[in-house]
Amino acid sequence: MDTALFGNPNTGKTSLFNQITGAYEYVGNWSGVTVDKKVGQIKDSSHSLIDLPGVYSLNPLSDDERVASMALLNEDADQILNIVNANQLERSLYLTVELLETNLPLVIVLNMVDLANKRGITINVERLGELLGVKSYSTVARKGKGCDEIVRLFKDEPLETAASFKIDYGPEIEAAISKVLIELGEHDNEKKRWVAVQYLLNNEIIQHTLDQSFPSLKTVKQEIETEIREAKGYTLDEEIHLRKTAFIGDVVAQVTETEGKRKELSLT
Ligand code: GDP
Ligand code: MG
Ligand code: K
Repeated sequence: MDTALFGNPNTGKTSLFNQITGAYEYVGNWSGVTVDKKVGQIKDSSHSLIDLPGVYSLNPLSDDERVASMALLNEDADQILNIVNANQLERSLYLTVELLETNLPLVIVLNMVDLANKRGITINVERLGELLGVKSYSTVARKGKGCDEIVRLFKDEPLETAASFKIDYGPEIEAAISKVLIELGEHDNEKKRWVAVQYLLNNEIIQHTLDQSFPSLKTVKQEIETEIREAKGYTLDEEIHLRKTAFIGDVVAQVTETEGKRKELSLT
C-alpha cells in the first residue's frame, strides 16, 4: 500500500513524515520536473509514505501542484494522509475537499493544534471528521504529540474508504458535471467526479489528458461555459470556487470555538 502525504506548505509535512516513518527512505525526482520525491516506510508496517510537495490546491499553476495532480491521476498512491493546519483551518480545507472528491481512502491529521490553542482557538477534531466523512486526528508534529496514533492507523492494512463525499454545486454546475461524466463514459469510474470537477475548473493536467482521449469534451465544455455565462453572468470556475468556499466556511463554523467569542457571549 502506498500512501501520499498531502498538505499546504509549512503545515508540518516534513515533521510528520520524519515522526511516522522509519530509518529507511529514498529520495529521487518526479519525472519531468525538478521536484524532490521522498518515500519512506511507515514504522512497523509495510506501507510506503510518499512526501508530496506542499500545495494549496490541485489546480496546477506550479511544478509542485503539477506533481500533486499527476500523482493522483497516475495512481501513484492508493490512499491519502492529508495534513491540515489547525492554525489556518479554512485555507487548509480547500485542498482537503479537492482530495475528498477523489473518493480515495483519506485520513485527516490536524497539525499545529498548539498554535491554534495559543490563539484561543479550539477545533473539534471528531466533529470535523464526521462532517467530512473521514477519520480525523490531532497532532503537534514538531513534538511528536499524537504521532503514535497515526502510526497505529497503518497497522491494520488499508485505511477506511471515505464515505462518498459530495459537495452539491447547485443545479447548473451539477448538470455540467453530468454532461462531462456522460462524455467520459466508463473512464476512471471511482475518481470520475473529481476528474469532471477539475476539468471544469480548467485543471490543465486533467484537460490535457482528457482532451486527447475525449476530443468531443472541449466542445461540450465550451457550450456549458457559454450557457452559464449567459444565464448567470459568472464563469464556471468562479461558481465552483464559491460553492467550495461556502461549504468550507460552514464546516469551519461548526467545528471552531474561539475563546474571545465565548467571552463575548457570556457578557451579553
Ligand atoms: P512542511 O513545510 O509542511 O514540510 O513543514 P515542516 O515540517 O518543515 O514544519 C514547518 C515549521 O513548523 C517547522 O519550524 C516545524 O518545526 C514547525 N512545526 C511542525 N509541526 C508543528 C506543530 O504541530 N506545532 C508547531 N508549533 N510547530 C510545528
Ligand atoms: Mg517539507
Ligand atoms: K525518517
